[in-house]
Amino acid sequence: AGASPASPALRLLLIGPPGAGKGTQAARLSAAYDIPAVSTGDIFRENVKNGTELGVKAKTFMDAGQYVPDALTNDLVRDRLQQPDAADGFLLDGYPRTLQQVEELDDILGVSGTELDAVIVLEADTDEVVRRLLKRSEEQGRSDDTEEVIRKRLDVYAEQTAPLVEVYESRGLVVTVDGLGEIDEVTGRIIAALAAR
Ligand code: B4P
Repeated sequence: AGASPASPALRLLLIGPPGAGKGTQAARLSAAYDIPAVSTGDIFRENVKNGTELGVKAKTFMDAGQYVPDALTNDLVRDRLQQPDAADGFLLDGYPRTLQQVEELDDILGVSGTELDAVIVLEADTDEVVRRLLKRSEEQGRSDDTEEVIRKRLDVYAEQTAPLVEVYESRGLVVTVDGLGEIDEVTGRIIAALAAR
């Protein structure tokens, strides 16, 4: 044990439309605050790559731009948050995405007696996110980054995930950050907004 007291555990959520920069910012915030970033999208992609049973099931939904069913997603997050490294804070990237997942997360955190510190809502307009994701599709060829699937993902976000912002607003947790501009600039904005809470 070190001589100085550990910094308080930070428990953060990162919400935003596809292409807003969630994965990009999650990696930076994880380093800045020394907390694990847990991305359900990354976990699903890893499972797809390894051909696991979960991956085989998830791929059908992801390739269609739809959400993987809550039943598959919730168990995965519950298990991940029970790992020792999540005891001193975490950043959840891309979870929860449905109202049912909000309830599930409440239950997961309730069991361990912990609470969220803030919900970062990363904003970016449709033109910009489509532009970014099409660029990524050229660079990385992710199977859900075709124009048709991107449009579908944006619709699903508006329908199923945007309503979560109000839920967390009513709890006084939302920190809204403009996701446009240089990546470093956006990281700086998030850190400043969290410090100003
Ligand atoms: P995710 O992996 O979360 O995919 P995403 O929403 O597209 O965000 P991502 O993090 O990849 O992109 P980012 O904005 O960082 O989910 C993929 C799929 O998994 C979902 O559609 C769903 O099927 C499934 N899934 C995941 N979680 C689920 C859940 N909880 N429930 C059910 N299903 C779930 O970045 C996009 C691009 O923009 C990158 O190329 C990046 O380099 C670029 N970029 C970032 N910041 C930029 C900036 N400031 N300027 C210019 N470009 C920037």
